[in-house]
Amino acid sequence: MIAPPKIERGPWIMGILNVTPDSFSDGGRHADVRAAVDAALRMESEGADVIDVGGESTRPGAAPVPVAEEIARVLPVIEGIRRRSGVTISIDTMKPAVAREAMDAGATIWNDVNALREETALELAADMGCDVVLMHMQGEPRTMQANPKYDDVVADVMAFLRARAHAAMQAGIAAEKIWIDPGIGFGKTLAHNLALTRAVGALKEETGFKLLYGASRKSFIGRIDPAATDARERLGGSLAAAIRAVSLGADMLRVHDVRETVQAMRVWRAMEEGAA
Ligand code: 8Y4
Repeated sequence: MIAPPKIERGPWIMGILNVTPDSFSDGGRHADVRAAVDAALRMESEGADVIDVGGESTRPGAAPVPVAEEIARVLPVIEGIRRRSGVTISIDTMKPAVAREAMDAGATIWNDVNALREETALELAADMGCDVVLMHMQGEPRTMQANPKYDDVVADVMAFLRARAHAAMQAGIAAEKIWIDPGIGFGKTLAHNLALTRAVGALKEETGFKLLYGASRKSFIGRIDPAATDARERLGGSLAAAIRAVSLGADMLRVHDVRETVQAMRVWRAMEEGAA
């Protein structure tokens, strides 16, 4: 089990650490690893409960990353964080081999945008005893934004997450270790993302699992504010989405801007409770 969130009666905060060539590391160069570990420790000091380490870009159009390359990117960073901090580490990967190496190096959450659909993934997660994040994605990263379509996006996503959580429990993963995630931006139009955000409460109530919500800097914010072409211009929209999701019961937020999100959560909570 992971420790309670630092914000009392607020959500867990998961800080995003991308270790891809366009961000920090290109496969373990000393200075790159150092910079990535420093960024993780900074997020922890800003109030992150979890650091989500990812070495595979899931951006539409991104090239697939070979397993050895992905391990070479994330492993030194996880080891570096573990040497300098006890912060909870999650590994963002679809690949069982990467998850195994990450867990051996100290990660305790498997964040899988593919919801453990890869062969051997369920068995491995059960065997590792890690927490698992089961995220909904329609299609695959390369093509998912081409023409997303649903009969009823909330019902479809709910049924998928229920089915994956059931499969996880069948494989021996404890219910308490399961997180569900509607997968904002993964094969979804603006309307789909808005409907799923409004449905956060229903997703939680009707499944009974903890819920992770990730909208930070995503392109739907740029759809609403077309001037925010650069992802770094989307902090205001990210905070608005985070506050809405948490008001509806989201248990964890996956964010780039830890300090600003923690502040927003403190203010939101103070207003909910009438005391800071
Ligand atoms: C700007 C910034 C534009 C970020 C796009 C993005 C989720 C996730 C991602 C999520 C969980 C991303 C790994 C996409 N999103 N894992 N991962 N939930 N559990 N795009 O929503 O951040 S990567």
